[in-house]
Amino acid sequence: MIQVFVFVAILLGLVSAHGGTSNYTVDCIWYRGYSPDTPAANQDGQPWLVGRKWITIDPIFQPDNMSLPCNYPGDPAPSSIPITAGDNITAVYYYWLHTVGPMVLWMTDCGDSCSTLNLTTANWFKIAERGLISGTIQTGMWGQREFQNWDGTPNLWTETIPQDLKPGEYIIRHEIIALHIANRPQFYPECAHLVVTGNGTALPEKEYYAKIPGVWSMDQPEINIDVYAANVSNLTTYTIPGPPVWLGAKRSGVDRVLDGFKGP
Ligand SMILES: [Cu+2]
Repeated sequence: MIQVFVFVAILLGLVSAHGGTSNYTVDCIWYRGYSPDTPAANQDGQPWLVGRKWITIDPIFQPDNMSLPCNYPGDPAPSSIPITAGDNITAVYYYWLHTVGPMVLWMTDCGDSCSTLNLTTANWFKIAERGLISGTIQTGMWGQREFQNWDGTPNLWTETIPQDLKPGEYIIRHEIIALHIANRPQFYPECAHLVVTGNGTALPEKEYYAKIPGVWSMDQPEINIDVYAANVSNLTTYTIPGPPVWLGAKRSGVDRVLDGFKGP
């Protein structure tokens, strides 16, 4: 009986062991985001806070949830991370236990101010994504599995800001989608404010934009998925829905030429 109890407790522990990113690094400088594990009074409105507010490590289950852009309640960040286009930004996750499903890194141009931007009508674009790298959907090497550390050190998700992105204020949005429960996708988004500098002049074209919510749907077989189903579990490809990743005007152009894109 005790063994059964311990086993169930471990299962429950894993099931409730969700998470997210609460810190960022750029060029070895730490920036503090919001942490649901820290009392609100110690971080709300603090001048150092670069992350938008989120209060629980639990996932969002509905692709049409109005808090999907920057989690709940998503209050604007008082501060922002300065970064030069072309530089790397790393999101720090102190733990991450899920293994199946895509990771997508988004940005949106805030225009005048990230504090007043309407998140649900904004134009979001992908700057990176990690899906199924090798093996099968059920047991293969997903980016999400590769991202995990099991030695107690934080999990680090590093990507590059497109080099020719025009300077300005942006929100960066790290999203992990966990698909380990059949037909019940879990969304884990967190946002931070950026001030991008550099010599770039580019913004994505319309084909790269998506609305959040809107980009994911229970009508998509890649989102409303049972990874244990016989006709799914052994598949070796997985297409992340949504627009293509924007790597900057130059690199996206090169990629499209390589893909046989003939131009407008
Ligand atoms: Cu979880």
